Amino acid sequence: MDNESSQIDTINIIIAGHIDHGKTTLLYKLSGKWTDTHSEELKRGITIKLGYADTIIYKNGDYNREEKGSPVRHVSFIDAPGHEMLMATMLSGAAIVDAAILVVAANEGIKPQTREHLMALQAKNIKDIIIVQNKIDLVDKITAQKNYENIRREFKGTIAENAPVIPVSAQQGINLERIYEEICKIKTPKRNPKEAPLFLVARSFDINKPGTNPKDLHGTVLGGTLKSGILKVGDRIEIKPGLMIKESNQIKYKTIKTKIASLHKGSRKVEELTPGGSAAIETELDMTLGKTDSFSGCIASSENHLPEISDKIKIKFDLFKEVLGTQTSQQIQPLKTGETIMLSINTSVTVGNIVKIAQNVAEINLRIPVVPLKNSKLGIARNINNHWRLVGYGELI
Ligand SMILES: Nc1nc2c(ncn2[C@@H]2O[C@H](COP(=O)(O)OP(=O)(O)OP(=O)(O)O)[C@@H](O)[C@H]2O)c(=O)[nH]1
Ligand SMILES: [Mg+2]
Repeated sequence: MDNESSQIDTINIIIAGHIDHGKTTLLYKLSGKWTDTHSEELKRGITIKLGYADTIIYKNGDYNREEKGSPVRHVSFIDAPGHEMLMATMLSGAAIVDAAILVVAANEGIKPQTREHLMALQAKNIKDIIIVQNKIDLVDKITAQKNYENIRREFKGTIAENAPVIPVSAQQGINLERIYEEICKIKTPKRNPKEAPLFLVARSFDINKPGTNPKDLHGTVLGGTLKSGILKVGDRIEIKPGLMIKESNQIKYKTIKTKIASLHKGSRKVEELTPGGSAAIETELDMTLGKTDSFSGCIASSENHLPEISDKIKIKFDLFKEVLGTQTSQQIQPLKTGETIMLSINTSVTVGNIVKIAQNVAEINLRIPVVPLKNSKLGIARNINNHWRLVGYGELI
């Protein structure tokens, strides 16, 4: 990226929606990158892990990514899986974005995960939504119009009530400029570089190729987004809850302290990381520590800034009226003392027991502790017939 494009605003956008409605295909057309790369994803033709791709949108009369005209916006896209069993993954992705594209295939219409993902966006307080009516090449004009009216009717009263609806064929690359245009209309959130740094970790990995000379080995890399503050190469950081360790049959979490070896924003190496966009921190930690996403769900900050981790939290919550992720409609019963629920807080996913409940406030004992940052938005899921279904949302108090 040249100097001119490093000055433009960055926005993080999740691509959400029902399975097979064309999210990964759309991301490929919007960014040029095919993000389904894991062997299981290729074999089954579905997205399993979050996908990441960065694009710069240019404007030359029309919006494009072919470097025609001037750069207007840097977009970090996150591709979410649509499979109903992968709701927790989608929620972690929603934790690191500012806006969303909700894909609805015109030939199938609104399906259970379309609704559930929309509610997940609401739970994570994401208000800027673009609806993509995809696979328009598969339907005739009348069906497309009916599908459009149905989307408008179904989303009335939701956060997507006034969202633009753009007819698209991702496969044939039709109408993508309209999506770029809508993306450029979204106001980027105010980010505060003066606050303490908060880096939400969505994944961690080892970037070394087999057979690398030991002196050239890189440390563990943390992938995610910087919500606030600034991080610089050489800064000392702490990662919480940190590393899971087993001690005499008990599971504990150890805060990890390390130094930043390098910083990356999109595909660009930077000396200083500012908020917004997908980013990666290379640490001085042994590369084996961060393998298999062991740090996903953690928060990194400068040393001694984060609160103590806690396995007891208090939340304020609201429940949705009905269960949205299923084919049949079902009312949501109130939460009960003693009930086990799943919570998605920032990028972490944890399970806990409700120990006390009074109106819309609950106290919960967690199995995996969290960094209890006040006002963190959270999604609440309940196990219904062996699926974790999103039933409500709230925030830490
Ligand atoms: N005809 C047509 N097919 C499309 C279009 N977009 C995607 N597809 C096809 O729909 C199928 C599913 O596409 P994906 O992009 O993998 O769908 P997805 O939403 O990412 O699926 P999950 O990640 O598993 O939820 C593939 O066979 C695509 O080629 C489109 O605009 N028109
Ligand atoms: Mg996909």
